[in-house]
Amino acid sequence: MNLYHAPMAPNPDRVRFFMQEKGIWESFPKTEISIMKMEHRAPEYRALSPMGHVPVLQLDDGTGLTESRAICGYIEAMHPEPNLMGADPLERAKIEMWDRRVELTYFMQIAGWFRNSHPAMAELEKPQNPEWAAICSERAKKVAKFFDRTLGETPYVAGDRFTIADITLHVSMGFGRLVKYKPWEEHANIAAWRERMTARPGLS
Ligand SMILES: N[C@@H](CCC(=O)N[C@@H](CS)C(=O)NCC(=O)O)C(=O)O
Repeated sequence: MNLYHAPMAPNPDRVRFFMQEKGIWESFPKTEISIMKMEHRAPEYRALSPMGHVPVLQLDDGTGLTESRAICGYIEAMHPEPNLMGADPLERAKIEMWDRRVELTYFMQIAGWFRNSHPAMAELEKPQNPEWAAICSERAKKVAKFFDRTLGETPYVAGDRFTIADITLHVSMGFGRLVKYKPWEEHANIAAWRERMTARPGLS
């Protein structure tokens, strides 16, 4: 197996943090891909990842597995402990529900904001649309309020224990640094949760 990843990029970081929490990151075979050098657009890389995305988990038979959550699901099956995706059908469904809420309602807005406003993204996002960036920024701020309320009710995103949904939110909040958005500065529950996240060795 080999993991193709890109340092500092949010989707690869979801998988990195997941593997760090499992204690398997250091020893896992991996190859770095430079997005800025467009290595993810090379034909040989696209043979593994047809959409030219990072990360990819290449299996021993050559199969290229993309989508961070799918990769994490495969790793969870191979390395069940500590459990991060749910121990029974209901818990699995609840954790997936929260993880997808984070990804689809918050992460995607930060991505739209960043990709349509940051000069470093001009080559990757053609055409950049500043109006769309402004809409995404407003939506992200609204969704941050929702997660602040959520984290006022439960200590972790999906309930009373640390799961993949916390990893996805932690990555999304970190991603916001690129558009200088730090919701923990204005939302007390997010701030308290973030302190617990940054204290975890697996999330650095
Ligand atoms: N839904 C995919 C998204 C993967 C993705 O968009 N990765 C970004 C890096 S965070 C990428 O490869 N960007 C390259 C590009 O947009 O050209 C996942 O969950 O892995």
